[in-house]
Amino acid sequence: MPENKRLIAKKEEWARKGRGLLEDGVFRDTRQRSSRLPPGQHMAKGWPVLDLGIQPSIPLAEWELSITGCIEQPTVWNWNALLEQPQVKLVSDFHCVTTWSTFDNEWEGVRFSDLVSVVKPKTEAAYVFFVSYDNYSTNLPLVTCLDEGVVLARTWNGQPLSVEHGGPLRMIVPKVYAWKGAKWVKEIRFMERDRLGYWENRGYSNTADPWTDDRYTM
Ligand SMILES: Nc1nc2c(c(=O)[nH]1)N[C@H]1C(S)=C(S)[C@@H](COP(=O)(O)O)O[C@H]1N2
Ligand SMILES: [Mo]
Repeated sequence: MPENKRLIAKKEEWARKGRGLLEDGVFRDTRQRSSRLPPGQHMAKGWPVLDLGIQPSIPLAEWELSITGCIEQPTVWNWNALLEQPQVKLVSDFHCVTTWSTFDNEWEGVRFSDLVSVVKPKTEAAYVFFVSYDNYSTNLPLVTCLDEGVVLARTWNGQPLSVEHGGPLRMIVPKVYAWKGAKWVKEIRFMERDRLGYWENRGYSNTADPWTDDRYTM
């Protein structure tokens, strides 16, 4: 039998037997988790820095975070108020759209869902818009922000977050590409409707799923 016919026959046999399906016949997208590295990503050497050319340095005594928009309790936290919130430590991987990833980052700070319990979004609130001290912005659906790994991080691996990496406080959203995590976050605005941020307005995907290579709007 010619080679290609042999292969076609094999594939027909595999299709009959459901090769690749799990024993229970349930389809699972195992492709997504066969590697810890999402498609097209490589392990970074160290932790690269990405910004718009400005690294705002905000003294803790002057630092404020405003939580605004479609919420019952508009809130402004200074540094002490932030420290009075419940603090958590969470470990996650970090994936930049420029193809580098880092593993096992330990973040300490305030879980986004704990912030939500304080400010109480109205039922219409469905999106969140982030504005930073360097005027960067980014946006996320509120449901994405409620994932348990989402944190307003003030430390990285036990050290205060450095200015170049977004200190004193930045957003970490492990399930999406890292541009959706605002460094030097200044305002968190809850909204009824979505509004695109800095990179989302410049061709980056609004869903930003590293596991489906969802980098740009085509
Ligand atoms: N405020 C602000 N946040 C930002 C950015 C920025 O330029 N300004 N860059 C984003 C991008 S593109 C990435 S990949 C990550 C990089 O974080 P790092 O510099 O700590 O690696 O921050 C994101 N958050
Ligand atoms: Mo990025």
